[in-house]
Amino acid sequence: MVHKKKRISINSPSLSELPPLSLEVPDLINDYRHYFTYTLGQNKYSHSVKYFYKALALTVRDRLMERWKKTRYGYIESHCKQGYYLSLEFLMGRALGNAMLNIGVTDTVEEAMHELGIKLEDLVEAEVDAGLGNGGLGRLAACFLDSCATLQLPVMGYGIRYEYGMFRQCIVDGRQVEEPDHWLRDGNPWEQERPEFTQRVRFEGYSEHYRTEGGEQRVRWVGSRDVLAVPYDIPIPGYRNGTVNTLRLWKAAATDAFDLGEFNAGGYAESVATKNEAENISMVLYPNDASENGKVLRLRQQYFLASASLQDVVERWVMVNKGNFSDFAVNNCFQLNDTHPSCAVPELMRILMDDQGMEWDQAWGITCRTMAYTNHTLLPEALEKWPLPLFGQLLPRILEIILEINARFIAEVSSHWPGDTDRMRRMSIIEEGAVPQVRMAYLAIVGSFSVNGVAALHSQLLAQGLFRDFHELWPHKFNNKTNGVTPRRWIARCNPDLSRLVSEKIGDGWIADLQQINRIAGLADDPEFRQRWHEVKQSNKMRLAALVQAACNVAFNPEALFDVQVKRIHEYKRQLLNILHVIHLYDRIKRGDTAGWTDRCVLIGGKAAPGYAMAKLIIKLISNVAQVVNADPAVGDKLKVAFLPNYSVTAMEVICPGTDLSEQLSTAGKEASGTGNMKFMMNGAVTIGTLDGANIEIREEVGEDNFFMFGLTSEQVDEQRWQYDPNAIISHDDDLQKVMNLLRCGHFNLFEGGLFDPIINAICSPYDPWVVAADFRSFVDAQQRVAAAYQDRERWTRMSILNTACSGKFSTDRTISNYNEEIWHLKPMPIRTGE
Ligand code: 26W
Repeated sequence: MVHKKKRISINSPSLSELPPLSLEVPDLINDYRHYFTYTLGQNKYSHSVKYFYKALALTVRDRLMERWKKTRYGYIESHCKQGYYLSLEFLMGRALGNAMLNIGVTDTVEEAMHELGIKLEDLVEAEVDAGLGNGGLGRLAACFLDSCATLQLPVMGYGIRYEYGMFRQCIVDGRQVEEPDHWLRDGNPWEQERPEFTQRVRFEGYSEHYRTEGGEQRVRWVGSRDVLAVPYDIPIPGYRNGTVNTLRLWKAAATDAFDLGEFNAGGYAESVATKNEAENISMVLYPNDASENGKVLRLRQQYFLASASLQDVVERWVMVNKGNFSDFAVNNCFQLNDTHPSCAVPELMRILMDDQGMEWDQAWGITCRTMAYTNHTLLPEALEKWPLPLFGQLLPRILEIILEINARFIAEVSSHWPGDTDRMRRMSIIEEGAVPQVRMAYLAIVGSFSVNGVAALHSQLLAQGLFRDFHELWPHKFNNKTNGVTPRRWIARCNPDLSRLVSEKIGDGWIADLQQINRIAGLADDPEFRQRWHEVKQSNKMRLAALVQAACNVAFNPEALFDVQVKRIHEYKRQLLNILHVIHLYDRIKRGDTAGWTDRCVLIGGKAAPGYAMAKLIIKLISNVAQVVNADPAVGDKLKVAFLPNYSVTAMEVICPGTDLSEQLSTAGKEASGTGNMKFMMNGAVTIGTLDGANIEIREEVGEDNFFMFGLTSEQVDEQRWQYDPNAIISHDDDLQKVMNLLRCGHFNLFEGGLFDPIINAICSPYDPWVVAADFRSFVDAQQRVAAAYQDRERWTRMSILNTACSGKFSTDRTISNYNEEIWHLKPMPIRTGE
C-alpha cells in the first residue's frame, strides 16, 4: 500500500519531457478509439453510454497531464509562496464539460464525436456529479479552485474523498426519502491515486513526555490507533492559460499493523472489522448543514483531513528546504473553510513541536501567521462545539495543545481587561458547563491572523455580534470577502446561447474578466438586442420546462413567469413564506380575483437534512399544495407548482438560465451571503429578496429599480422580537387570514389530519425566530409588483439584461483577487505553454 521506500530515477528526457498532445480532430478521434477499444475493451456491440463517456474523459484528461505536471514543477522550482484551501466539502459537479471549456476544445471535440456518429451532449450527460458537499460552502470551494487556476495562483485544495457524497433525494408521496450516492461505482476517470504520498494519522492513545538525548523536553503521541490517508489528485484546469492546479482528496485506509495484531490473535473477523472502522472515516459526507450533533465520526473526519494535509505540506517543505523552517510562514498560507478543518491550528503546533522539535513560541509564531479562517454562518446553533471528554479520548495530544493555547490566550485577555472574569469566561476556547465543550470557532480565531465573513452585512454582524469580544481585542484580524461564483461554469458553460449573444456584441473577454459584461448595459434599450435576449431566455425556459416535465410530471408553460427557489431547505431560508404566497395566489384564483393576472410557474427544490423534521414537513407541504393546485381545472395555466427532487449542481446548470424570478427570502440577518442568488443574476433573472447577505450588494450593483426588495431589515427583526405578535398580524391581514384558514381547515391534507399543525403553530408562535408572518404582507405586495412588471415584456427584458450586465462583482475571480491581495499575498505564476 505504501510505496515510499523503493525509488528508481528516470534520466531519460524522452520520458520526462513529452510534447503537449494535439487538440486536432483526427488525433482526438484516434485517442478516443484507443481508449474505447484497448483500455475499456469495448467493440461495435457496446451500447452503454458510460463507456463512450469514459473514453472521452480519458482523451480529454490526457490533454491536461502535461500542463498539470508543468504547473506542479513550476511551483516547486520557483520556491513561490503557496496557498492551501482546507475544506470538508468540495461540490464539484461534473468535470468533462468544464475541462473542455477551460482548455478550449469543446468545438473540436464536438466535431470529432460527430464524425464518430456520437452526440457530445449525450456523453456529457452520462457523467455523475461529484457531490462532495452540502450546499453553498461546498460549491464556493469548487468555484474558488476554478478562479485560483484561472488567475494562475499556486493554490491547492485539500479535502476528503468520500465514498458516498450528498444523498440522492427521492420524493415518495410528497415526502423526502434519502438514497445513498455511490458516485464512484463506475470509477472516476478524473482522479489519480498517489499512494507514494500516503500519510499516517493518529487517533486515541495518550501523550508521553520525555527528554531527548540532548536533554530537551518533548512530547510524543503513543499507543495510538493509526489510519492511513491515501491521496487522490484531481486536476483543476484554469481558463485557457496552461495552468492546471490540484485538488488532493484523502481516502482512509487501514494500516497493516492495524489489523495484524488481531489477525494473529486468531480474530480474523475482528481484524477485518477494525479495517472497516479505519475506512469508515472517508465513507460518507455528513448531510447536515447548519447544525452538528457531536458525532465522533465527524470529528475523526475533521482531524483526518487537517492532519493528513498539514503533514503533506510539511513533508514537501522539509524535502525542498532541508528542514529549515525560517521561511515557512512567509511561504505558506492555509485558508480554513469554516471551522470544520480548524483542528489544523493545534495539529500544525503538534507537527512543528513533536515531529520537528520546535519550541512553543516559535511554533506558535508560525501557526498564527499561516492560518486564516472564513466564517459562513451567523446561526449560533451552527457553531461547532465538541464535548471535551470525547475530544480528549479521540485526540489526547491535540486537546493537550488546545488547553495550552487557551491558557496562554486567557492570560492575554486578562492582561487586556484585568479582572473581567465575565469576559474571560465568554471568550474561553473551553465553554464551561456540566460537560465542558471545545468551541471550534474561537480556536480558529485565536489561531488565525485573518477572520473573514462572506458578505458585507455578514462580516459587520460578526464583528458586532457573534465575535464582538474578539473584534474588540483584535480588530485588525477581521475583514470581509464577499462571495462569488465562477462565470465559466455559471454562464459560459451552462448558458451557451446567452454566451454566444454576449460574445457577439462585446467579444469573449468577459469570461475571464466579468466586469467587461457591463458593456451590454448599453444595449438594454436596443430593441433588436432585447428581442434576441428574450428569445434566448425563452429557449432556456423550454429546457427547464422539459426538466420539470420529466422530473415532476408538471407542465410549465414557457410564456408564464418562471418563479424559482432552489437551495437547502431550512426554516431561515423561508421556503414557507414562498408557499404561503402560492396558497394566496391559489385563493385569489378560487375567489375569481384575477383581473390583470400574470401566469406563474413556481419551482421549489432542495434537500432537507435527514434529521430535520420541520424542513421535511415543509417539503411535504409544498408537494401537497402542488398536487391540489395542479389538479384544479379552475386554476389551469394561471398557476403551476412543482417540487423538483434531488436538486444538485447539474440541475442548477439547467435551472438558472431558465429562471425569470429568483427567490431570496431569508430572514434578514440570517443568510451569511447566498451564492445561488448570484448564479440567477448572471443568467438574467430578477431577484425578489430581503436585505440579507449578498442580496444587499446585488441590489446595490443592479440598482433598486431592477430588484424587488421586501421585508424587515436585520435591525427591525431584532427590535420587534420582543413585541412580536403573529396572531395580531394575521387578524389584521385578510389575505393572510384566508391562507391560514385554508391551512387550518386541512384543505391541503384532507386525508392526513393534523399533518401540518407544527407548521401552523410555528407561524403563529410569538417566538418564531424567522418571523414569517411579519414579512408576509410586504412579500405579497412585492410579488404583485413583480407580476405587473412581467406583463410589460420590454421592461422585464431590460431588467433582465441589466441584471446580467451588473453581475461583474460576483465573479469569484474578484473574490479570489481580494483574498489574494489582502490575505494570501501569492504571486501569479504564468505557465510556459505550447513549446
Ligand atoms: C454540520 C456542519 C456544517 C455546519 C454548517 C455544515 C455546513 C454548514 C454551513 C452552514 C454550510 C453552508 O453552506 N453555509 C453557506 O455558505 C455559503 C458560502 O459562503 C453562504 O453563501 C451561505 O449563506 C451559507 O449558508
